[in-house]
Amino acid sequence: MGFEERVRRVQDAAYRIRHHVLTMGEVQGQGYVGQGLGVADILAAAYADQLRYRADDPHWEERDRFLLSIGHYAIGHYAALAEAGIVPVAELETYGSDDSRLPMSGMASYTPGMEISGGSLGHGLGVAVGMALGLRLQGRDERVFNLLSDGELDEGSTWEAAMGAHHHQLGRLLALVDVNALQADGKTETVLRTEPLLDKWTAFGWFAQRVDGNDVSALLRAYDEAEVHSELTGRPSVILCDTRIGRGVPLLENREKAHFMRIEESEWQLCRDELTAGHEGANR
Ligand SMILES: Cc1ncc(C[n+]2csc(CCOP(=O)(O)OP(=O)(O)O)c2C)c(N)n1
Ligand SMILES: [Mg+2]
Repeated sequence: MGFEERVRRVQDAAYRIRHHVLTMGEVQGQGYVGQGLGVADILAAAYADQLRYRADDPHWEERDRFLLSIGHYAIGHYAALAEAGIVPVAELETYGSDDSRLPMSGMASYTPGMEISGGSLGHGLGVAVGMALGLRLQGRDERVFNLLSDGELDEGSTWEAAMGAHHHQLGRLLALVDVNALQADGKTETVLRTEPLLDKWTAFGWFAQRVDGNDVSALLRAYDEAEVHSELTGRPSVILCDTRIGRGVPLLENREKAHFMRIEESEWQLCRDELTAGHEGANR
């Protein structure tokens, strides 16, 4: 498949993922909708272009592992799992309801395709390091991806894991950081200044790249580059993805209190219309 075709395929997947996010958001009337929209391109590139998996067998031994450490981003991950065919689209309507397999915070025991229980921030990368080490000890070559947030970079455990990954030369490990510049308590730069991120990850021994995380072409190039580079050097890779919360729905892109959005009943259709108009506009 040519590069342009891959880009188009991923853009279309991201569009459907965003629709799924709105479907689930509407069930609850509120939630982490902005984050789900913001990481849709990262997830689409992972599931429609990069990861090896079998939709009908989520525990297939040879699957690449995708670890979501940010449990509150589950809305985005469920949308991607639905796009991938791992979770039925019709089930998205149960999001966050009693007895649903799709709880508001991601949990491994509930959802097919959810590798770990997230939410206790700062632990995902450590688990990913252990998993990548374990797979290597077994002589396997599956890759391990970890999607984490800029808020998780406030946690010392993330940086311990980063050191461990370099020490053990875990070239099959890829970290994806959603740098949306926001946390629960406000802007990342006001909570704890973690920049310059590229320099820090590089100093920790990682092959680090920084891209616009809502630019599918840039993302795919970075994913490709990461795999090739890590294969050659054995160093773990990180892609720092600058994203916009609410991306694809202008009504939500500049919302106050974006960490946990409340969206009025009358606004959901408008959100869907804006999303569709944006996608059609880009394809014209
Ligand atoms: C160890 C831990 N500390 C605090 C929290 C509470 N908490 C939930 S989400 C969140 C914000 C984390 O930052 P980020 O994921 O960047 O937020 P977002 O981009 O979604 O606004 C915090 C502090 C938690 N879940 N785990
Ligand atoms: Mg954030």
